[in-house]
Amino acid sequence: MSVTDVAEKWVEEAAAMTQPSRVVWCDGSKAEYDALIESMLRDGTLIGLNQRTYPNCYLHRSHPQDVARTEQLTFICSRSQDEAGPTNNWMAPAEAKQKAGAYFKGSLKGRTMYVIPYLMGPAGSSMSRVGIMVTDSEYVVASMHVMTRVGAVAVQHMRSDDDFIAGVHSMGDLSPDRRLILHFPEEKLIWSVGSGYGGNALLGKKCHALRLASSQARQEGWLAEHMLIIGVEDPEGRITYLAAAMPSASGKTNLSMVVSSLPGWRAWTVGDDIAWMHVDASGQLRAINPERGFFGVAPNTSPKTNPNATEMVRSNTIFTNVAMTPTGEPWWEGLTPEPPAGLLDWQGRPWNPASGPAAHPNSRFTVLAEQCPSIAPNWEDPQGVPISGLIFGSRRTKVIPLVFEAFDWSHGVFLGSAMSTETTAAITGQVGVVRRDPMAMIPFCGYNMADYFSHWLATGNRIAKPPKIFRVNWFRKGDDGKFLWPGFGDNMRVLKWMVERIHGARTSAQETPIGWLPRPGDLDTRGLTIKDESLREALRVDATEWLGALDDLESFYKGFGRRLPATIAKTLADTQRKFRG
Ligand code: GTP
Ligand code: SPV
Ligand code: MN
Repeated sequence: MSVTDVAEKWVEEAAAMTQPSRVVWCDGSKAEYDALIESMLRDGTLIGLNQRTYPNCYLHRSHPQDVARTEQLTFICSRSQDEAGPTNNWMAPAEAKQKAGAYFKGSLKGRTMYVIPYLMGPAGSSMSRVGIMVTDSEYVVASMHVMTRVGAVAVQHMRSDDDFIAGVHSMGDLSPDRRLILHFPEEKLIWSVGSGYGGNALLGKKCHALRLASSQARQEGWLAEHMLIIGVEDPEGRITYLAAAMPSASGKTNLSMVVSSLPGWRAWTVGDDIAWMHVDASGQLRAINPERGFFGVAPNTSPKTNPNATEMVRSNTIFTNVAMTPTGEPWWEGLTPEPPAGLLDWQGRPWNPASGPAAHPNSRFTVLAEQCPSIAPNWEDPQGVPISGLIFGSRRTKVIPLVFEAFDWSHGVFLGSAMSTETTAAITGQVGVVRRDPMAMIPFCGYNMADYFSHWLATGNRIAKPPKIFRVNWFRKGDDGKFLWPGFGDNMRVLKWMVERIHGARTSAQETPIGWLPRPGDLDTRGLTIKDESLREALRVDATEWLGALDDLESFYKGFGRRLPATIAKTLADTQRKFRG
């Protein structure tokens, strides 16, 4: 493969720092993937699963301290701290390079450095972008094969000699004390050391496709978002495309391949985690999925909750940190109602239920998107799909109703900026703590989030017919601690309401201070077993609760100072006024 001189020179520099004994350029071929799997089976990095029931499926067990994204060790290293903004960890570029440089120095001595040229986005799309990453981990190379398009196809999409995001990765010693995930937006550069976990180590994903891409997108006039992309087909055969932002482990993969409980309605999957969206020449917002595969949460994936995912991971899948049955099958909490006997837990020990779940709560599957039974036939269309609706969803036990619709684009941007969510096992730290998470981008926005809100507002002005914006919450609970809304396949009932709102007919809603809210009778509940009072509670807007939440939002906004767009501050004040009556 021939690459540009700039790329070759950069790889030489990475090698000079890490001192590998061998440099291998990856071509993305099946032979290369197979050889990596063989090598990992030999050295124990992978364990073969039951090849009869799970053909070409493997299990990887991480270091027990390396099982999720570590946000406290993730930094935006822009020249100025203001550019990173108050919601990002920031480190000065020189200091960052000095610190991480010490961990990288000689870290590949006696080992192989793999060079992975990868393409984010479909071949032939002007929205696709190139990265070149180096790594010492075969697990990372194999995962990048699944999650991105590796090899010559990447190089072919470089628009100039230096048109690539460069990423250096090394496992280091896996100690969190010597782990850093660093982003240098001005240099189009990522340095990641000390972790082999997905979001920390597969640099095409969160580091490139969100943190650096969001910063590029702002300069180039597009959007890089933590969003699934879905086509909703109605009984007339019309497909309406939606993109939905939800925080980590909060329902994107599930919604992207939802099997509808409503007859005649079905979902087509375009992407499950990241959307890159451009306004085309006619003023239409269009989205591509920059990824090639899914790195999905295993726990609670079952034939009941997510039949498509359950089917898609029956072959050609790498599982990470799931449990294993005595017959070599993967298992995680929720897969079957009862755990099978004789499980090995995610660390390979005989499972003792007293010492926690058998599968790690953030255990995952890595699989090609094309294996998804509901994959949209046009999911790799270089033009992307036309987006008619955007959804912001989060995980909130209280306050936030099941669904409501923004009054217009700028109100929708306000609703996105106002999101908060309960933390999950996808990040290291406490689970279930409410934190602010505008647009589900708090861990992923590569620049000052106030400027990001401005960019969203400005983008709306360029769209001929801005998509309607919705807010959802599948996770509201009743006083009994149970979810009020059944979720999963029944979420199609909510999507149906949205699609009908988008096409301007048939369904109604009532105006409230936070937007257009369906009355219980406005949702299609045919065949649904839900108590009237549960549905009413799921849709309830409580003025006192909201005024409290808006106070909290106001103090969050204060952190941005004068950079916060005036429209956002005004919308907050208007909403408070409406609630006060
Ligand atoms: P990342 O890959 O971390 O970005 O996560 P994600 O947003 O794709 O989340 P995912 O769809 O994997 O769901 C995470 C967890 O939420 C799983 O345990 C799901 O079972 C659960 N979940 C998803 N949808 C629903 C729902 O509608 N209701 C309820 N109660 N739980 C859900
Ligand atoms: C997330 O945490 O949002 C994920 C998994 O999608 S990771 O690739 O680790 O970011
Ligand atoms: Mn994610």
